[in-house]
Amino acid sequence: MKTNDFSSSSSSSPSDRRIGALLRHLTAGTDADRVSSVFASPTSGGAGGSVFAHLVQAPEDAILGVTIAYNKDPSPIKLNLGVGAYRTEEGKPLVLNVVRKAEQQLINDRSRIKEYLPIVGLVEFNKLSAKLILGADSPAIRENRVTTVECLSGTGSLRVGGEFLARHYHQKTIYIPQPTWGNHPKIFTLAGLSVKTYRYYDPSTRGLNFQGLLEDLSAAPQGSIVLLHACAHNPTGVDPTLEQWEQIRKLMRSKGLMPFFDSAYQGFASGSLDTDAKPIRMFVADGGELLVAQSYAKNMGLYGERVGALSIVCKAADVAGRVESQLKLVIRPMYSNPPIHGASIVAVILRDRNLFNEWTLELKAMADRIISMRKQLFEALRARGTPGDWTHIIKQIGMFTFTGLNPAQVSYMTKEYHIYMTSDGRISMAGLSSKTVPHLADAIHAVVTKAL
Ligand code: PLA
Repeated sequence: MKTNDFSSSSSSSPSDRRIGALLRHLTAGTDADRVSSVFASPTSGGAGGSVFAHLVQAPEDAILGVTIAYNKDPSPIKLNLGVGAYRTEEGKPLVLNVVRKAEQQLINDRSRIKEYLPIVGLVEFNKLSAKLILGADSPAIRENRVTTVECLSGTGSLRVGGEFLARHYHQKTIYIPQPTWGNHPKIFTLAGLSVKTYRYYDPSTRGLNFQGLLEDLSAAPQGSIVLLHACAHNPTGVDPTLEQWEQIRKLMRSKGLMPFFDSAYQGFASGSLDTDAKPIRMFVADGGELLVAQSYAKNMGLYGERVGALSIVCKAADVAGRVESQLKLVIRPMYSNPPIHGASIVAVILRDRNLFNEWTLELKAMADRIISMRKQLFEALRARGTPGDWTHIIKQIGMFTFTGLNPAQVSYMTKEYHIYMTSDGRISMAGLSSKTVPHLADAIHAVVTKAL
């Protein structure tokens, strides 16, 4: 390698950028000792010493680590509002009825086998996933301009899409909203892209900083990639209106900016699959190109099955075919081919009108329960006379409320009330129930009146 500068200048190769990113990742936030320990020769571990003895203990993940801390807490009143995972009114994880039915069908079908899937995954699942997100009547599907590959849930779809762009797209910079899901910068950096942010959230209004967003996207170099949350923005719960989406679309198309939609919550924002997909469909309707990463973790409750899809909408069918051939080259050395079970469940549900309808009802019930939790929490704070404006709890959309609580307040609530949440003050409304609302409201009331 020529230099030690692994910065993501467009002249460096994707592998250079990956190595550079990895080094930055390994050394980020560490002291000089730790930095040197990364490079220290570990081979002389001494008699019986481990060659890994030099490793420093890595911190837990900012989101998944919350569950680890929660699990260790013996308190009977503990409450996990960290990870975005749906819970019932009884506080239990939920397997949807349609999922149980689909699994039963799969088990009863003795003709099913366990051979490897193709590199692109289950073909029927891919077709149905594209239809679900782009709409059954999508011109792009009709004209065969969409290529869809099954990936390992939303995360895997983002990673495969990121690496594809790093290899084949002329611009290597991706703009992500500030703030965004904590895994986004890591996924795209390690995929070989250079990550920058655009303004998104205004803490003073607890709403969208639309002006800042437009200014930052206007200033982005021609052709840059822009990560957009399709709906139910994580962590803020703040989405643009359809009119604002239209302005974003116009601006992005006029500058040739490449949209990369992350659709992790289709159906969870409004309760309607079609409504939540509208921003994406607006961008498809103008005939331009885009990427979309879909996850079935939340809307079908298939979290641990790791089911998702990456679709790339192209301008012409022959291009889509070549794109798919290159996606296979990204996937094959990464995990060879995706798992069968989760994608088969999704395919059974999406292909059967009755099961599909039943799914939409269950999905709506989950979305409605979350909305009802917002109302209950808001009312509980009002009843307590908690200082401050809490209307954002009912205004924000999707699984999360971005409370505005600071890290000190969060840690106080964890210590004194056994309420677990991410340190940025995000709470998963899906983890709350009518029974636990008073406890959370008491904790918030106490912490904001304490002036921490
Ligand atoms: N994109 C966004 C915006 C997400 O919030 C999440 C999950 C994903 C993608 C990836 O989901 P998947 O790979 O499981 O399909 N965010 C969760 C979980 C719900 C997590 O952090 O992994 C969260 O609590 O933020």
